[in-house]
Amino acid sequence: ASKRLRVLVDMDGVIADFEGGFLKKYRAKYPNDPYITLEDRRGFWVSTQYGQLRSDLCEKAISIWESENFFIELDPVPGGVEAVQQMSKMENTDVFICTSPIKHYRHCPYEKYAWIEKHLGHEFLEQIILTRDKTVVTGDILIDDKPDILGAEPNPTWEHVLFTACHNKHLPPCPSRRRLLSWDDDWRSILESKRH
Ligand code: BVP
Repeated sequence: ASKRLRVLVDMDGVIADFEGGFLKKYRAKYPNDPYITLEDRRGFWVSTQYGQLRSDLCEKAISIWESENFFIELDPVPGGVEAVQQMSKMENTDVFICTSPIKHYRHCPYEKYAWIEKHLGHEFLEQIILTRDKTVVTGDILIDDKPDILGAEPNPTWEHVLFTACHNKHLPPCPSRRRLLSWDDDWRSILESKRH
């Protein structure tokens, strides 16, 4: 059993297009307010950068992802659903979707389940891990676009592979951390490297 590879795949920014969905709905709801193009995004927290642009925009940004239908209507990230399907069909491989819900829990956790059912199928509901602390989840690899994944466990079992997103693509290269540039990149080699 211990020879099986366990892959944890983040949802927002990795298989579901949080940034694109946010910008589209923000511009529709607040057409007369300034916005940040995906090209100009820096830092993981959208709300922080919008708050720096103008202080009232922090809460306007938050209102977007706290709204009903925000998470369920996110488009898939190109190639992400296919990659997850392919890796879950590989021998000796267990894939889990590991995602942090927002604390405004009215819609988000429900819609995350609904999104997985819609795009990956009912059976994939078995593979969902909702947690605000990914460091206490064990696995071999965590594919995630958040640069700093911290929590109660100082030495997580997984290797964090940084998935490139608009907000992290300008970070200086870190030799000790592997990256996936997109789902067209060679995720199979990264998985294979962990089996040895
Ligand atoms: O539920 C997502 C969106 C939310 O944080 C969660 C990130 O989950 P992982 O990708 O780490 O699994 N979120 C919240 C804010 C601001 C809150 Br105030 C934000 O700016 N960006 C963001 O993704």
